Amino acid sequence: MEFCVVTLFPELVEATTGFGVCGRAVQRGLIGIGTVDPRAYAGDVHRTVDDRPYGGGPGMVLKVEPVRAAIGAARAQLPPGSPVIFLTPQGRRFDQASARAFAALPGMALVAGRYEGFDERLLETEADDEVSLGDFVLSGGEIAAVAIIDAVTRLLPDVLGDSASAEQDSFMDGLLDCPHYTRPESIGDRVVPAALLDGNHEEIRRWRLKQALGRTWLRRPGLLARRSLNDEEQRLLREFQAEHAADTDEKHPVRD
Ligand code: 9D3
Repeated sequence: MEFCVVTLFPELVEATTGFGVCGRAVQRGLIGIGTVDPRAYAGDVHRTVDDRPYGGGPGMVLKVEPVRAAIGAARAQLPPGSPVIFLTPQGRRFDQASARAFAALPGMALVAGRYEGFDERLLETEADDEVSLGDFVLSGGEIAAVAIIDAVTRLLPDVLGDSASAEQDSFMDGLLDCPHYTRPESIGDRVVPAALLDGNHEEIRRWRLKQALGRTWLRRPGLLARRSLNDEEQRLLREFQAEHAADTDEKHPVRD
């Protein structure tokens, strides 16, 4: 899969994609990551890419012509059928389902903004999709682009080893992860849960599933609502809820 990031800070992208899973995927030829800098397409001697907003107000707005020309150069480097995705705080929220959809594409252009954002006519004429990472303020789209490249790359065939990819579509899909422990067995009065020490694989599986269900119920109830629970999962969650109510002395649990 080919990624091309349109950015005024290509070094920011290059400095972060050369490591770990993405770095190895590039080295093995499983993905390519290019960048195009709109400044290279600015026509004037000052290499101007931004200008003051019509109507006034703070900050600068990215100009149509240099960004449009850079997107044209990105399209020319990408396989046919590669969409142009703008990263903006107003976009639809990126999630694992979006990552799966992107991973089926031959390539994608990721257009990162700076300053107050893009001239709206760029979005109207060039964007196939507009994506946000969530409701917090970044200084630009580059870190969002790199996050998306990382999430998508992990889903491509042959990128992860066999055991890691088997783990990915495991039975705890759609739940938060269970707690993890390693040596030593006790740190002061904080001890590793007994279920993990016995070496009873069925007991360990049930303990992990129960913790994953319980933590998802406590921290992200919206995730549970989107996932159906089989008989065992319903039973384990009830057990967790009963123990949680006992722990917290709650006669009337806040959630049910
Ligand atoms: C503080 C400036 N804001 C005024 C209300 C608007 C604003 C403009 C540009 C806020 C952030 C940005 C830069 N952000 C991105 O380019 C961005 C982003 C983000 O800030 N949060 C989550 N996802 C993304 S994707 C791109």
